Amino acid sequence: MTYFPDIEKIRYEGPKTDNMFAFRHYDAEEVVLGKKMKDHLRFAIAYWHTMTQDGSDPFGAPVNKRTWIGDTEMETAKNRVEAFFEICEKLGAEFFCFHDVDVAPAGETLEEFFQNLDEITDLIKEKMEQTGIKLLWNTANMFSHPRFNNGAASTNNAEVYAYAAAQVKKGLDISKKLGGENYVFWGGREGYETLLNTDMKFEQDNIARLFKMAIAYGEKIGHKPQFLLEPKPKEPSKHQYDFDAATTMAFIQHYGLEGDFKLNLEANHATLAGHTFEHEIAVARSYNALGSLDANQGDMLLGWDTDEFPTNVFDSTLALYEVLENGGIAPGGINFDSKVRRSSFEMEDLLLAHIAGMDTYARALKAAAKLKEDRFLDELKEKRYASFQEGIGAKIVADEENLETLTDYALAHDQIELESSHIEYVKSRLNDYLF
Ligand code: XLS
Ligand code: CA
Ligand code: CA
Repeated sequence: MTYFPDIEKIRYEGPKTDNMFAFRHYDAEEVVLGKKMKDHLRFAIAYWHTMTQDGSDPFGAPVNKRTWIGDTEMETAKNRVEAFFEICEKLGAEFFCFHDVDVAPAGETLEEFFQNLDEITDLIKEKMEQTGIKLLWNTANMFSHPRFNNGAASTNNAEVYAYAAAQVKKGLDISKKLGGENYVFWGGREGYETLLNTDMKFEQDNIARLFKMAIAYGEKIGHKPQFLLEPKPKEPSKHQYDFDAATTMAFIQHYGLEGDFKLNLEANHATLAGHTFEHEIAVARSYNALGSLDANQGDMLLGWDTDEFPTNVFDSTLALYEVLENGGIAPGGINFDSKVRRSSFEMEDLLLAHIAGMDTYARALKAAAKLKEDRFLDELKEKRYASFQEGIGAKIVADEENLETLTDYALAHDQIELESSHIEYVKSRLNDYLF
């Protein structure tokens, strides 16, 4: 059975090819800075955007043509597994990510949901064994169903809390079964609408409580994926607790979760929080907490989470530069948390969109590697902070000075000359690495 009978495995054909179904920049085996491109990038395909999006929006009916819809929900779920692994294989993506509800029908009861999950994840396991494709991370969707109206771990309703805990337990059982390398928590409904009826401290204590239960359960079953928290400032909640990387790190540290939790950072969430993607990665890196990345991009003109496939080489280069500075992303990866636009409704668009994203990241990797090899940014920064290399600067960073000694110094050296950053020239040189 094939869902893409006319499309062969996507191969690298170089920038001159006019074959739409070929990579023009991503050559999995090409060695960049001593490592194969595929090992730098560890691409993952997101089950939700790829398999479950129908292309509807608040103003329009579904548009996506999908040939895997069967007569029953379970049949569709099984067809999706087939089609999904065909997509991953055709793209040469070695990892994937999913929410529980993406893969199996919710059924009438929690028990039925769990049975459906068991059946479908058995199938997924078979496919993983056949293809060698690995689970980057899974997660529990604790935001779509109406029961999560007031949050999951941050809910005011203890029964909802128990339900969420059951989903997390199942998620960890599945992670163990499929050898998941990471496990993600994204708290779309963990936030609030108004402080009038919200006890923020109580809610955050409860969220941390659930995370500690997850750590304990992982230890109990002998499966320890890297736990990841995914920040996002808003949407669907008005205010989400894990606002950005810095806020989420404060939460992790406050509740003593540093040893077990790192961050899964998404480009579009960074921009919604008023940051660049590279800023969020740099923050995570400074805490030694860079876990994994969700690759996509927002739209400058729209104020919401558009989850577009990444095609911006400039932004992607600066993000990957941070990854190189981090010494890589493993055991995390680069997950395309991206969806095709409403006007790209054909099956083949799923492949074309991923090819575009993978080629963009390949170009970005090559540019970032060149920046690193040439020490372009290193030299810039060394020069910029040079005053801390000797004299009074060296003594400051050696903690040899205090307010009194520095006052004596300042009184004797109060005619300070600054140097221009020539930042426009720097940006123009940066362009030379991209084009
Ligand atoms: C939504 C989030 C979500 C997480 C996983 O905006 O990006 O898809 O990555 O729950
Ligand atoms: Ca995401
Ligand atoms: Ca998103």
